[in-house]
Amino acid sequence: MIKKLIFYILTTTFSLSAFADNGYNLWLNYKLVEDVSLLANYRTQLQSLYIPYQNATAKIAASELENALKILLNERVAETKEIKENSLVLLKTEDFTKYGLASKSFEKTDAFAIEKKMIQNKPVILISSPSEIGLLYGSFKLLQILGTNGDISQINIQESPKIARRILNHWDNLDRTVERGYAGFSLWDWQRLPKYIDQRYIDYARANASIGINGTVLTNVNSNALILTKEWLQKVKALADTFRPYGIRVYLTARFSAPIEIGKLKTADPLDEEVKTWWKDKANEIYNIIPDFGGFLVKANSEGQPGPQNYGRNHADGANMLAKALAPHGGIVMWRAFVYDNEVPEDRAKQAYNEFKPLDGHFEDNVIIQVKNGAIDFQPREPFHPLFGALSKTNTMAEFQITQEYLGMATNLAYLAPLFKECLDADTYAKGKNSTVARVIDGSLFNNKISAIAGVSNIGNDINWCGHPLAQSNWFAFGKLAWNYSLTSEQIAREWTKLTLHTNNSATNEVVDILMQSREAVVNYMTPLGLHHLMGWDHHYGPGPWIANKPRADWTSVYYHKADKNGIGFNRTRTGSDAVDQYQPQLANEFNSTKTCPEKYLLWFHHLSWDYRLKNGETLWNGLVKKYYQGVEEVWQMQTAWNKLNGNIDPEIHLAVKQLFSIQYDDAVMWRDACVLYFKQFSGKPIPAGLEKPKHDLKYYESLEFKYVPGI
Ligand code: BDP
Repeated sequence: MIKKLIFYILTTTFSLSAFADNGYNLWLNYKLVEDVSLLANYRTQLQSLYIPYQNATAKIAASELENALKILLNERVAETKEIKENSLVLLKTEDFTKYGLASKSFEKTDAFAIEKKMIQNKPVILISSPSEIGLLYGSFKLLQILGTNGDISQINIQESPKIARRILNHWDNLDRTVERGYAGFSLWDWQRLPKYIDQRYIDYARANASIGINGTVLTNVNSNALILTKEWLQKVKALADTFRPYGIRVYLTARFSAPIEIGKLKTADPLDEEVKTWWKDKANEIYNIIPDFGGFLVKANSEGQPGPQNYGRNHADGANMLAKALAPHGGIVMWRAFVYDNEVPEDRAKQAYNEFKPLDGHFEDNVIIQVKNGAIDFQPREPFHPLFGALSKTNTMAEFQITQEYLGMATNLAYLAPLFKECLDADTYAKGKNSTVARVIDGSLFNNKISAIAGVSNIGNDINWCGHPLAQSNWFAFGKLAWNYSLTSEQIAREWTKLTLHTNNSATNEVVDILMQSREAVVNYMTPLGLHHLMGWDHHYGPGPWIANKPRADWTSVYYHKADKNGIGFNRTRTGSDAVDQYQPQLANEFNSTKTCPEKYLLWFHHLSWDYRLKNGETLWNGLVKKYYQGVEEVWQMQTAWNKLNGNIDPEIHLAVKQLFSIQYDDAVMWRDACVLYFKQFSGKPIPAGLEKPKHDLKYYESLEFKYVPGI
């Protein structure tokens, strides 16, 4: 018995100390400030806490601050009933005069400021905002500054979110499987809801609030109408109640045929009076249960989902009908532009634009068109979607994919801020220079009434939330960019690394370098020079450039790369599908000519001979092959750099990432060899001298099966 006990104590103590960090705390992973003088400085300035509010959000701010400061400063920073010297004070602007402060105005209600102030002749750090949620955002911001060892002696910052609705899209099914989810099952434990509130929901809300995310679509875009029934809505309400104090609104996906499936109507025709009434009643019912319900996200007439076109109506008819049902309650409709039809004899990349452009100006004010960053589908690299900037009379939002469906899932590292920013920073030229995608979606370019951005979540019930420990940085980056798209990818990477991994300066630099090169490495070993959609059939893991002869041509790879003995690439120029002319003339001309088309998009827009000369003088064949080899080399570099960090990173995280890099390296080699061998059949040219030869023949790669890929 005693032996057993000693064994138990030894093993548990050992495992707790040796494997300290399982990643659960995300970037809220507070740690004592190590720099002694900085610590002393923080302690001097943050001796107590004054928050004169009692509502749930203010209480959360207080407890977040108290709990975090206890760890960061190893000192209790207690709440006081009056303002003391050197305290942290949280005040809403409406109360400024009460405290003798000059009034201050903010553009947005969830904006905040953090500054040194004198209040009642006492020096304090003041966090102010028009709203409690802004105070919570400001509190998290201050904690992030402390967590990254920033200077607060003269602190004076003001932040205001550029985009109003910053939303995660969960592709979670009601059976808890997650479409394209690689981090376990859905967080939403429907069976135990509504009575059982899992601590996970609270931690999810904390994490989101800490980066400004203020909306969540709980359910898959390939939706199930059941979620709109009474019993399920009670479960949704329990989540909405949990998230509300964190400033997060709940949205649901609405299946267009719900009136038939759960309403027993004969039709879902959006112009049918009974259908309209059914949705009005449904909206009333939802808002009775969840008064601040955000609205619906709809995937209609896309990949087999029902929609208004089933009844000969168009997208505006469908979206507006739902919008009118939600409008009295302040709800919105996020109507997806991800539509394409295999029966339509048109380049898939052009179809969404063709469908939606003629409808510009026909949508209700509370409809927003949700457009994926690129015109195909979340590829490692795509030019921005031509619909951005094309809808000058319609609210438009962007949809990014945080989950790595096409970028190696949760086994490959791809830090996505550079991908998100490539799209956000792209100039559409819709109203002359500096008409960036970011300015389209923040509503400033066309003076839109609502603005929003969505990220398809990479979150599941894995202990570390995102599967790959470093993939948490993508959730973080999405939130940070949704709040402020002007941040650089590197700034965000640095902040995330410090907060999450507690690396010293040189290790932080190393991790940031790894993150910063990771997405380009993936592009290089998967789809360099503008290639796209080359992945394995259906599950989308691993290479599959040979995919052909499937029920839908636009789901094959040969449709996209068009490799033959004459060359490779999709001709989207004026001699081809003319997708280029969906962009403004400046860009259309730029993309249309090989002289000006950026090489990163070359084969997206051009079909070129294998002997075509790249800018560096190489032939296209040699250049393409070298890109594939470069991608593998970059993975090797990341892997080597990571391995060297042993001892500077928590051992559990280090080991996990080390193992994942070894999978990624093998994946990269497999991608490279499979694609190079496959294209070689057409080019008829050798792999350039000096490059290692593939270990297997093409048949081998074609025969590989990936039986365990999740998320399908
Ligand atoms: C594709 C996914 C599919 C989604 C679809 C969508 O393969 O699972 O349902 O996009 O966004 O990327 O609707």
